[in-house]
Amino acid sequence: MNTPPRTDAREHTRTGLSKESLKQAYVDNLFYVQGRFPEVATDNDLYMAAAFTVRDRLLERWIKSARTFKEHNSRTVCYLSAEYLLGPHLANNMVNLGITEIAREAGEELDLDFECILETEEEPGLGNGGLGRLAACYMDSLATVQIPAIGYGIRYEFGIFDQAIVDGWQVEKSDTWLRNGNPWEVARPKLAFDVGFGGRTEQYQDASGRLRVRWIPHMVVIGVGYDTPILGYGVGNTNLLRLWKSEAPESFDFQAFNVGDYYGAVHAKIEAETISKVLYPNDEPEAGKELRLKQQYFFVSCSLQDMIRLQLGIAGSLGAFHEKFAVQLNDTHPAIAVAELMRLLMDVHGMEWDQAWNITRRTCHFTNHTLLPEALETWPVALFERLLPRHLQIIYEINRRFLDEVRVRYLGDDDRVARLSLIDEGGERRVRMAHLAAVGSSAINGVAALHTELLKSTVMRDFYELWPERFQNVTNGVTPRRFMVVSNPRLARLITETCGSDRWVRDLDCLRDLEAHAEDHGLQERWRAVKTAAKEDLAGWLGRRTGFTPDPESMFDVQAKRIHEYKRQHLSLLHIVWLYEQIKQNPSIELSPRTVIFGGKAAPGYFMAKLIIKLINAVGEVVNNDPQVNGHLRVIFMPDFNVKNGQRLYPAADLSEQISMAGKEASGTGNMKFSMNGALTIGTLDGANVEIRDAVGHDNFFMFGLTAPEVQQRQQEGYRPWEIYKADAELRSVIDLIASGLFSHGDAELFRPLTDNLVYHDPFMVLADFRAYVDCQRRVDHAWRAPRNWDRMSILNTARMGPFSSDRSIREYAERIWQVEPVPIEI
Ligand code: NBG
Repeated sequence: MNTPPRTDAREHTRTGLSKESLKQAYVDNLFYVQGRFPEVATDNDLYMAAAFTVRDRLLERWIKSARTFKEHNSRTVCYLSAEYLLGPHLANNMVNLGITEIAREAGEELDLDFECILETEEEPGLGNGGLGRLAACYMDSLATVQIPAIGYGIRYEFGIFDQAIVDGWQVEKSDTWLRNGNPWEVARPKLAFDVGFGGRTEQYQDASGRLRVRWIPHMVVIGVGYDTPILGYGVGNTNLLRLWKSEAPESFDFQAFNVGDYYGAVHAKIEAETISKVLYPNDEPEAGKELRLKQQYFFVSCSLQDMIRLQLGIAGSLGAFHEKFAVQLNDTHPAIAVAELMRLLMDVHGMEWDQAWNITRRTCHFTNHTLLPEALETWPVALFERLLPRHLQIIYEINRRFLDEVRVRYLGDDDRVARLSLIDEGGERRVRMAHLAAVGSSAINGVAALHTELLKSTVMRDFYELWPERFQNVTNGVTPRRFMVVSNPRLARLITETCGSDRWVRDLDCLRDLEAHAEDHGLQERWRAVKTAAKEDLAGWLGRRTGFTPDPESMFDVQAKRIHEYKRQHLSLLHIVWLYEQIKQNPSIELSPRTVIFGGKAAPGYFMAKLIIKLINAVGEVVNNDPQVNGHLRVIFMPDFNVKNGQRLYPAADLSEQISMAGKEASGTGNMKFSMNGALTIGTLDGANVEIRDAVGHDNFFMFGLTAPEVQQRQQEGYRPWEIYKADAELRSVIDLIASGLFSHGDAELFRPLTDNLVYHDPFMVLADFRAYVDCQRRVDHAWRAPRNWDRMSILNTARMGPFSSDRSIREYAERIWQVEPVPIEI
């Protein structure tokens, strides 16, 4: 087709950025896409029209980007991730397009309720927590630093569950985010690939007499692509998020249908569609379910087939595949890519082992996101054999060649061979996905300096000794577009005014310019006013949602993240109960008024995490209803912590709780979001906290607790929490109070599993850090009473957060791991 030259008039109405064209486009979209006129339009219609208006502008940039990348045959990053926790698109896309103000004016002239339109958007919660949100930040930064990239993943029909709190307990509700339609995606029904499961393999001789293997799967499903454009900030670059939906090859098994077995006929369809139906709601520990392995293989196979299609279209052959694509494996979830790429290159495209292996290894790179042993994925060999028989053969062959190398290198060291093997032979034989990813990748990275060091010395130690040159650190980062400009516009305006330009939005190191003004009383006052306004917004929202409105004058002490014992929400609870007792004993005690706010979901099957939520609410009920106490202290649980609610929370926090047991939190990214928004951190030396503290200055960070080496040492010596319990009368009283039933209407059994666990096991050393934490909180309390100094520290925190922009992380990946150059798209 010959695309006609676009006249100015068309340019303007469909994709122009002036107020007039935005208005015209909006009305057109309401009419011709939604089929509505204003008098009968629902909130959703009004939102959809806005979304389509913005999407048209994105697609124009996407087409320009795709054309340019194709013409230049640009090296492309393919980010493989089972999770993307995107958050609402509309406001973010308007910021990246630079049209927020003009769109607001256009909306006013059309008599639209702009805030209501933004609120109507339902976020795609296609991830659990940090790992999925990191992938979303990286998509934003890849586009912003102008690197051609495709994010590949799964289009889950149901994302992470919505959380309600009923009687203090978490109740899960299914997330029907697609119910009202998803205006951001473009379905590509013709972009579809077959994905096999089960069956058997057979050897045969091809036309040239070579022995080859063919896989005859038992079942085939189809993966259909759905594309979401991801626009960079202030640039034309628009990348693609390509998510796969599983479908049955044919909607009916006609034979079954004809003999009257209607339900049997649709069974296959249901089975195929199940694959992309729902996100596994576990954060760290792996679920180990067959369906999850199916999901992993499904999206990896579609993605690699898509890349091969692209490369064949451009080059006609696959010999330079690794020059065209850099694949990043986001944790072990997509690690099967190593075996699948081998299979596609050899079995489908006729390549020999050595060449296929060379390409595979040079294409793939692997990020590890956790040190928790229970979260390291392994799959039973028997399950693999049943589901992916050909892949198991390939894995065995990779392993055979790999272990030969190891044996030559470490003569006679059989233990090491067993430790390095891709197969865990102790007990039920299992495939170690981290080992597969490590062997099949040219770079292996951790997500914070401490984490990478611990990787090298613990879980990946043997690999580090084997290939030290493959190990790298890339400290995580977060996007300042979403987590400052979109979520905290008042702060963004104040920073821009103070720095004299908005360059910081694309070059976060420019925040340093704030430092010169940190002592300036005028700025401090405005800074505080911005914080207070955000606190008022949050208080109002909490009031409407929970019936309890906190006092914005009090210190907002916030811990928001998945609920997990290693993150130690219960350490904060012990402090709260300690404060409660202090106040009860001395009602005229001098204390800074505090509102402790928790947010976070618990994995539905994680009993202890759910009990912690119940305890937070139970303590809140007692504390908030005790007039003797509630002038000093309030406790509130924010229900349904997700990206949208996070955006309300980060700007409003005074104190950010990052109190995991040292050595357990790989990086953390919430820590960065809070600090960017001027919260001071109370934290352990864990994950990226270490680097944040170094960046903001030790005086501007409340550090406490055992360090990672101290934790290790204490554990080696034999940790006995009951001794701490016995020796510390205040701690004992706190735990006894929880166990007594005071917070559970006299039920002395309810929280017993939690208190017993602390006293007799305490795997995350809550008791060992209790005293240090309480002392540190006292320092926080004192600091809060000197508001000018607090404001100064707050300004310095924001000013020094430059290194934690995900733009910096992406540039490091691009230079050190992917060797990929920016390709600017101007518009
Ligand atoms: C999480 C870590 C966090 C880290 C994010 C992103 C998993 C498996 N890991 O500390 O717990 O910030 O990954 O790297 O979800």
